[in-house]
Amino acid sequence: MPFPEKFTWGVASAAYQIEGSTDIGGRGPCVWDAFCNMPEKVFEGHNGEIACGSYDRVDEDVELMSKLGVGGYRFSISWPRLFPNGIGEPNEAGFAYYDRLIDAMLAKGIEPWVTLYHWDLPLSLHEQGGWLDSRSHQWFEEYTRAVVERYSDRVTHWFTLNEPQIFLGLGLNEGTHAPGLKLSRKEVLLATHHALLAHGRAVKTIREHAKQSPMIGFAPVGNLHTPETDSAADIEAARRATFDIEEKGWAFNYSWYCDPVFLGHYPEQGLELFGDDVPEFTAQEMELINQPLDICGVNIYSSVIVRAGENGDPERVPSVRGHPMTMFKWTIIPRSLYFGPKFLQERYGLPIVITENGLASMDWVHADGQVHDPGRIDYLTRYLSELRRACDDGVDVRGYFQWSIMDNFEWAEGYSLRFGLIYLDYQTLRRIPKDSFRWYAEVVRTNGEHLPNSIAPIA
Ligand code: PNW
Repeated sequence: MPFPEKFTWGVASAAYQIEGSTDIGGRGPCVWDAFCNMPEKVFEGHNGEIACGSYDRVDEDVELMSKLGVGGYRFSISWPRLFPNGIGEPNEAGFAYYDRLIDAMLAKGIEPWVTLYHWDLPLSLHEQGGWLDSRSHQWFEEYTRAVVERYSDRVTHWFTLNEPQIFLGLGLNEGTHAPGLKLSRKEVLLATHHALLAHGRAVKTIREHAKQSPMIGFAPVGNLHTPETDSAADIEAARRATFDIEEKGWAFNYSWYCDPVFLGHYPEQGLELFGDDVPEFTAQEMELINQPLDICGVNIYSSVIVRAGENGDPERVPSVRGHPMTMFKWTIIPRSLYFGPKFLQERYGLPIVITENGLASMDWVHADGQVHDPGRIDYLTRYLSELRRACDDGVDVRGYFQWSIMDNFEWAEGYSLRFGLIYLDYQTLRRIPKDSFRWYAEVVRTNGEHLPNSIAPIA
């Protein structure tokens, strides 16, 4: 069985993870440049200075995507490349870079899917308060407006924020991502409110200024839960747990971010849990956050398994010993791509696009000079089969973006984890398509028709 007609097959990346040239072409510093300079924060002190060198390799990279046959490329725009200080003076060389990229993609029939913010906050804005400052949503609106004025003659697919759960939770609360702060829950919830306002203002700005009718979405991640069995009770337990906010790891959830964005209010359960830590907000602010959207993006990698315990309450099911994991130690749960889209569509009522899915696997150049990554092929086979099952069961899924087109700077893990369909030799910046690249090209070419219908249990 193929995927739906007009399904978009794509690959994804983010500016700081691939571009390099952080000091070149007039780019200003971002919070990740500064974070990488702090001792012990990033694996072996790695940083994004060179990364994959994509800033200098537009034609080569687009040619590879064209060989892959994808219809879409989700990339992010580097705010500090366009505005070295975040606001004020624009940097024409930065704008010209994305012109080159977008034009090269369009010439090969690849649609740009632009993420406005994938974590590279301009350092000078951070120094002025960053997301904690109530001007931050104004700054983001100004940046968005410049992006839309420049590129919306060619770009129609837009995402505002990538994973606020991570840049706010890990960046401002746990301190393991840039800018490396350990703020109180109250402060982080204030910053979160500002980030949600920034999302709303960006959506409004795109609608007001886009030169072509836009398709706009949000790209969250969250604490996905999947049921142990297909019993109605287990599925209900997984659904409830998916939208619950837990006391520990409270920032990693869907509902605190997605309910305001898609439904116009903070979730009751979160309001109760957070109590006095919830920032003051007005009805107008909630209206601004709740702009109409066209699509619900979501990044899905793994999930927690639950069953219905007493009274139907979700009860965590420990993984069997030896359950397969990726190199990131994320458990491999293919059903995440069935239940994730299903639960999100039920709650938010929008078509779904998988904005990221993939794995870090153990890849190197083998003795024959090739990069064989059977684990990635198997992972994607399993996950995509579940996504197709979701489509067959009536979930409206519009596209799938594999993370990632190439190995890249994996944030606090530096270059130690490889997520790509293309292997990067970081010394020479040579790109070597892995086996999974050729395999994924077949998936794209056949619209998933050649995925097997029968799949052996994974453990
Ligand atoms: C995403 N989790 O981050 C990001 O959008 C990418 O930039 C990143 O390279 C990719 O996933 C792989 O890590 C995530 O804890 C961070 O479940 C954390 C989680 C998921 C995704």
